[in-house]
Amino acid sequence: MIFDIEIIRSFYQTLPRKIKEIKKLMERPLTLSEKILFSHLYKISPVSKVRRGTDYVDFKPDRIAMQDATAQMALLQLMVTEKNHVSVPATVHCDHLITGQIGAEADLISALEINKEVYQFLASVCSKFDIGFWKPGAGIIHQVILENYAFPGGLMIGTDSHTPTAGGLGMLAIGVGGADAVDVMTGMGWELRFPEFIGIKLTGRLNGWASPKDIILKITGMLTVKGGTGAVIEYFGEGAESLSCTGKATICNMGAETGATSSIFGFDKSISDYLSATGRNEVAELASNNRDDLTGDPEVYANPEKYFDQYYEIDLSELEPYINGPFTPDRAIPVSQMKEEARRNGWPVRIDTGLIGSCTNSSYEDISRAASVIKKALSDKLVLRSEFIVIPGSERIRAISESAGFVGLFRKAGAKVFANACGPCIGQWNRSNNSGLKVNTIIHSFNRNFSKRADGNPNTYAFVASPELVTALSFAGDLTFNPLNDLIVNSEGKIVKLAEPEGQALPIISYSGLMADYQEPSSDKSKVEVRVSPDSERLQLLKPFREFREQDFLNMPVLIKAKGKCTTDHISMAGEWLKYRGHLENISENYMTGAVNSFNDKINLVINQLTKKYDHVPSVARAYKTARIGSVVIGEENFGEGSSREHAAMEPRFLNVKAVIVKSFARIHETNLKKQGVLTLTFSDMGDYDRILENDRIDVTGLKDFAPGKPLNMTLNHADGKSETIKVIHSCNEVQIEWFKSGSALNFIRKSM
Ligand code: MIC
Ligand code: SF4
Repeated sequence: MIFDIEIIRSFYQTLPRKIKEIKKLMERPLTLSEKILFSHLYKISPVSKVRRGTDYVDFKPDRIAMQDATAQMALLQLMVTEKNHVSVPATVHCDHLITGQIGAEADLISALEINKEVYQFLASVCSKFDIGFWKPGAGIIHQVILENYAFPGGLMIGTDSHTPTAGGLGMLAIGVGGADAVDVMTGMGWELRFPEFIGIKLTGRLNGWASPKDIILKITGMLTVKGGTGAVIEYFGEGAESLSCTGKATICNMGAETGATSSIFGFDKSISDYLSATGRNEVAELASNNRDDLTGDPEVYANPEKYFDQYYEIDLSELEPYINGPFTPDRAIPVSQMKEEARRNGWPVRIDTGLIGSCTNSSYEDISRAASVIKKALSDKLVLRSEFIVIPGSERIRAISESAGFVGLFRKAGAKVFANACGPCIGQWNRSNNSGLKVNTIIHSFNRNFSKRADGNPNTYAFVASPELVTALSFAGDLTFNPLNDLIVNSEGKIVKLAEPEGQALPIISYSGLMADYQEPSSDKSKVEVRVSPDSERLQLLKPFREFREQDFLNMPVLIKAKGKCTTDHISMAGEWLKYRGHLENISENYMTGAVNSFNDKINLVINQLTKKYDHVPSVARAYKTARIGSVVIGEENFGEGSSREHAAMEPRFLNVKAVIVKSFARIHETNLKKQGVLTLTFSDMGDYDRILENDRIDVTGLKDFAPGKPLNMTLNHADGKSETIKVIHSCNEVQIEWFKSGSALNFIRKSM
């Protein structure tokens, strides 16, 4: 069965006409990203006038994907709109709430028990609103989308920052907050600031230990965690065509770590082969018939500097494997330099655990290459020196890997195989070999390695690499091992060199188990009951936020002035807090508990201006809320990088934080704050960050004439009686100002319905 094949057929039927019209209007060759965006406009608008990086445009995505940790809030918001079915095909995937500990089967059984209430809620809302529901154990959202739903030339949004994974299959896929998904589910347009375009030409061919993961590890190093902000990265060149579709998906997945809006590859043979191997021959054929409309125009690729805002070239033949980390995914270190880097920085080099899989790297190709390293190592009598954990991305991948003998091989080597879910990638990991605050090193093939992310321990040094490199390093048990040159001693005392990995892009074995993990929406909705108990600790119905009042923006204390990196993991930690993703009041107790207070360099310790005592951030925020005082949050650059979780924006709103003022924002987080009615401001002079003092009371003025492009004033009333006024900038357009005035985008939708 091919999901939504009718919709896909009609999409390809109308595509040539649409592209022809766009070309006529634009009068110039187009990138693939432009073709996709312009063919998905919500309203016909003068496309030739759209300014990249400046204008907001409304789009009409073809599909929406949500995962369980973000879907709860998205669906609670959808329920508030009182719609009774979704306007665009959508799915929910249960992947984030399964803790990895013993192994797939046992862990899944406990998750089903622990999360019963949430799974039942999600399943019933899905049934009621016509949303496809993928049960726990089915796989990680992005892998399931790639295997079942993505189609070249399509546009989708997903409530998870790694939604761009589908770009490996030629679909433009963008991560958003739940409120954005609600807009589209209720039939409205989806608003995005029209992106800029980064062109990356790949030449040559990968060889030896180098893998698609190393391409994106290198690029993340080049662009840094904010270099891709507001841009779509488009790949092309013979090197791009030489990669498997799943290898391309790995690159698009981790493009999120550069802050990029999305990443994409054009349709080619490897994409067509993947579609066929996953049972979608008809989609492969339809796409082949529209090939020219599913890649950038040849003139663009021949003259990339002219058409892209930034342009880079990477020669794959020269590419060395990378290890990125610790604590940030953009610290890219070629494997040959790790000895020197680790020594210079005093990093712990013994690897406690190696983990492979996740939504970034669990394709058949990844698993087969890692398995080839294991196979050869075992025959050379090597033993794993680190704990080794495998996390398949989906049941399809697990089942095929099992039939191909890979799972048996992993087990023979002593590896644990966890459930097809996020697990340790998002702190859902009960570690057996580490507890408390012990300094230790892990290496994984995931995408993010922010402090505390995998196991809650700030002293875990997490490094990111390809699955085959993680496997090799787990045999060495040493971060500085370079499999290209170094030798290892085997169990018989002999010196051995690890063989280069070998793998296949696609399995020869076919898969037929699909539907067991999938629930169709109900045909008789009257029988579906959606239950949210008022006593629940995990779910809470939402109450609308209050409308804007000018006087609330005067005399506001600084709740926290965050120092340095402040990702969504610092703002609203995952791990054990994932259980409160459907309960705004309970999850607000983690607000900013990972951020560093710039006034004392401490985590989760800020002054309460009412009592003059230090306390935890959520307690101080609650004290202000109870006293009916609004507060402000100050931050530095790329504030809110990382996840799409809108809890990071709903929590401050719930706790009465009126404005977040920073040096710069990450895209999804800024939109999430705007949607919830929080004022998002940036300093017009970055140096003004230093003017803000611990006991300041802040006024934001000019809100009566709040208008696009017009700066606002911020007066800092210092404790010594002096005050100073600085200019702050906002990026709100007219509609976003309406959201703000209404108290939230949801209030605005309700008013306009
Ligand atoms: C992540 O990788 O950080 C997550 C967990 O998948 C998040 C979503 C979430 O916080 O629920 C993301 O990437 O958007
Ligand atoms: Fe899950 Fe990790 Fe992928 Fe996020 S990055 S979707 S937590 S596997």
